[in-house]
Amino acid sequence: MKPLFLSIFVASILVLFAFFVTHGGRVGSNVPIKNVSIVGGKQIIEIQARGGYQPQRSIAKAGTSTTLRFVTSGSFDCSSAVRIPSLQISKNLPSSGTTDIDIGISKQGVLQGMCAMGMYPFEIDFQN
Ligand SMILES: [Cu+2]
Repeated sequence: MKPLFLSIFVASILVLFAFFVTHGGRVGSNVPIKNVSIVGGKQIIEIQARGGYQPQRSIAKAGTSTTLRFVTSGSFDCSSAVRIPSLQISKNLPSSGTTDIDIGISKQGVLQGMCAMGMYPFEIDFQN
């Protein structure tokens, strides 16, 4: 292998690696993620919290007993402090783990949430 080709190859790998590290592996974040499931009549909405919330917008069912499941994994930024003002929810998540927040029967409309400082938003659109 020619040295120039080799160094370009190594540089590309490093750039890709840096991209994955800085984006937390969230490549292709515009692709809708299936994060809503119904287990035993209960709706579970799973949201990853790390450097923001993923997916940032979820579509779920209104009128259903609902649990928000926040998943953290090495989350040391302020997305580990979740707020949902309209439900008076304010919760500190562990840096790694799963935290379920029961919100009762979901009301139709868009539920807005954010980190403690308000810089990372997320929303859940509850539809009939
Ligand atoms: Cu914040």
